[in-house]
Amino acid sequence: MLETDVSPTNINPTIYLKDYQKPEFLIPEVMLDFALNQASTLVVATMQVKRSSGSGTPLVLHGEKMQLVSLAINGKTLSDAEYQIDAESLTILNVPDAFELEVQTELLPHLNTELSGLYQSSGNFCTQCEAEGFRRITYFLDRPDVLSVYRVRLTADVVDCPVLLSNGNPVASGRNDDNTHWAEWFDPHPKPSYLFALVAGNLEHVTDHFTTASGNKVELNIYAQQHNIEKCDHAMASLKKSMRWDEDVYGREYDLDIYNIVAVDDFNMGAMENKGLNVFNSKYVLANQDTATDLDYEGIESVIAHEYFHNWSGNRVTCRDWFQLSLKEGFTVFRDQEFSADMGSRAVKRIRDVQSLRAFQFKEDAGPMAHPVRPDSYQEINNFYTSTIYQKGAEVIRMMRELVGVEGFRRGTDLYFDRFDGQAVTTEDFVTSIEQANDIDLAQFRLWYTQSGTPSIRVQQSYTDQTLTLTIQQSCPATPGQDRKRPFQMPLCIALLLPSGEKVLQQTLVLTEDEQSFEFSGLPEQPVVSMLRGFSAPVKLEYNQSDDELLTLVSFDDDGFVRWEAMQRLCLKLLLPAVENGSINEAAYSRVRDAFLKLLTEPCHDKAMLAEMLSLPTASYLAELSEAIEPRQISLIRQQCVQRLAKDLESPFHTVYAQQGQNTDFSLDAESMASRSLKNRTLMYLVATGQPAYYALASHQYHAANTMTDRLSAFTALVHSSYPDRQALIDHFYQQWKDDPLVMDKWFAMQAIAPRDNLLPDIEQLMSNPTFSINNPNKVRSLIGAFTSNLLAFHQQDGAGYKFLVDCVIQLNTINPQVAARLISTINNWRRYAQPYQSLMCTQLERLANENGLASDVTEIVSKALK
Ligand code: 0A1
Ligand code: ZN
Repeated sequence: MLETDVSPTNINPTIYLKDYQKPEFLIPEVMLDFALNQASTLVVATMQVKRSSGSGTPLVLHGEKMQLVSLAINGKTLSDAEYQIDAESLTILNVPDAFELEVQTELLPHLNTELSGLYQSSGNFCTQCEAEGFRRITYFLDRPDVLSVYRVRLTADVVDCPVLLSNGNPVASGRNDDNTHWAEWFDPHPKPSYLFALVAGNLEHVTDHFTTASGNKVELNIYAQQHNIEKCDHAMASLKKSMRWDEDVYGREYDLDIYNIVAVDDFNMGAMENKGLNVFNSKYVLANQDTATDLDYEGIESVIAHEYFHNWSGNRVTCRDWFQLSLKEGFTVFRDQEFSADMGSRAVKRIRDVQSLRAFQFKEDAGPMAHPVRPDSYQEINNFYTSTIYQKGAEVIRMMRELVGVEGFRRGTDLYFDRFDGQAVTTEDFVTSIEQANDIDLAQFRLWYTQSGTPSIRVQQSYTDQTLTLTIQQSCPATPGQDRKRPFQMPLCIALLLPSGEKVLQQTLVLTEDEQSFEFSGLPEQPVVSMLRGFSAPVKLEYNQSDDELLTLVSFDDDGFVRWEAMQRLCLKLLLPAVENGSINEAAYSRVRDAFLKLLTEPCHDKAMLAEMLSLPTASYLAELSEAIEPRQISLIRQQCVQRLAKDLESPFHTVYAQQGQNTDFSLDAESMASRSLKNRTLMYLVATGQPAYYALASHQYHAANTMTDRLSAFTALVHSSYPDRQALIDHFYQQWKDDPLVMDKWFAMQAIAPRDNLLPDIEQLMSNPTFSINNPNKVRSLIGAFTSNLLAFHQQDGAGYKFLVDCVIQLNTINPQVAARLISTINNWRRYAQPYQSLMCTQLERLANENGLASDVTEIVSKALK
């Protein structure tokens, strides 16, 4: 039986890093026997348990939301008096120092809407155990520092579940007399329970192989539902590239005979790195040119790589406790970012990663959930799979590489992998490895792991006697529980350019103080400073460079990030005052328009970069930079600027659009993708002119498109415009694609982010569309989640958007608390908004806080937001 919540509102006790204690018992071996059944599943877990410290203390196992059937030690069934059980644990009072424990449990996977533990997706069985889902399968020491060797036996109906998968290598299989069959899997690598997985169901697969540098042939399989099986090729190609890259760049090889990936439609996150059996949100596996955009293809390549790279950074070397989550996540994100940079355009990849960091991590770091990369406390671990752990964690690794150099970094990671292989370790162990392999002192650098908040760097420059002086101050705002900050050590990559564009110096400055000055002499002309090259540290830069200096960088800098950033800063000089004053400064506008014109008419060497350069700062970045956020004003001003640029530069936009051609053959090579990107950026502007001729052009592109990239771009441009046939277009798209859930996700999202007022009734209506399901996390994210990012429509001045959000969260609280908690987090920075938004959000958060039966996930977010 599934237990229901015991208290009206669940408040988890806060867990502190300082209270960490080694486990008193270890479980070196476990055998799991699953009798999988639609109605109820029986699990027999046989564990070898050994005391590792203490004496005479009881054995306390984690366990929740399942029914205990029986318990035996060394073959003898325990009586009720010999153990205690509550909603979260099982305590066996007297245990020997070494023994075999057999636990039988009964699970109801078909009722599991939380998608944690054993659940069903499209009728197939699958598991999600990170972070604490294994305790919903059996009673266990469900903590990452308890590593076990697993043998797993699965039995299921031969028709319903022809495929039976678990971790490691397959060892045996057979038929029973009763229409069931079985398979046994053995994983020789000791692993924590969060890496356990099983999949059982009716699935097809594609297969391939990879030969490792040592000559081992590995079988590669990707499983999906039969109707999706022809969409797995890109994922397979990405997997093989990832395997080669990890050998070439980190010297890491795969270590089992088989690598299985399974695509499921119902998944809380992107994917999961279970040893030898990755389970993926189908969004990050399935693609063909009709259904997936170029961005989707890139997303698949990077998530496939991310999960593969975890085999070393996470699985072979794992985390001691969940405070160390960034040990595996920050490092693995850094690894996947560099992989993607090597596979495509390094500059564009860096720009996108910085955009994402600014949109999500900077926001988080400035809100009530701000926490260090290595947090020192949490209530609900599921709430700590954050942008700070992942993205800022990756930036911290990147800075270490900058400080010790590429070769020194490789020496450090070699030492780390060799020294800690098979162990559960800490971020401290990683930093020590980098230090020891390089003879460098990272004492001050470690503050990046313990201090939260986004530092600001203030740069002042003076030029006299052929000498440029840069005075740099750093500061970091107070964050919850951390009033005062010490200065960080950080690499600041810079270059000096002459006004002619010639680079005269390139250097990495290392900041360590609150204020430091750097002098550069022998400069006959005042140079232009290319600052924070490659975004070498995750900081906010306050540096007043003149329009001319910015334009020099736009034209000449050989660092793609700085070139793009200079253009963004030029645009910010227009947009930020306009948002504040409600009107556009003509001189500032002309500067931006002229810069756009120059970009559009100059010979273009890099179309992908040009497409990025031609985009105004995102609305979310404008919000991030605002003192008191005026969401509607941001949206309206940004739209006005887009429309003016579109009208003033209609002809050059059209020329560039036409140069890209319409029906080039579908190809995923960099050149074709860059051309599509530029074409669709210019199309967006053309449609924004509001001219019927461009509506016709976009409509033609929509109908003639041979890729989803072109089709969706045209669709979006029209749906976000005043196109008179908007609704017919929306209906047409629906009729074409209603049977493809991943395409429907796009259809929902593009409508939900349309910059128009009075959208809420449409959103409510879309929720009753037959292809929408509130039980499916992708649908929730693409409709409700996307709507919350709509600065115009979500932030209605009567608060209806916020009320709608809280209604959805209340509904989701019982269905899937993890998803509910993520959704409500979007307004936990309510204090940063101007009135009336701030008060209206607060009212709705208070309404939510007063609900009975809130899950601990939601409670933590709401209570911290209102504190
Ligand atoms: N470790 C996975 C992400 C993940 C985390 C938690 C999950 O359930 C709560 C599921 C997946 C990764 O980094 O890819
Ligand atoms: Zn990960």
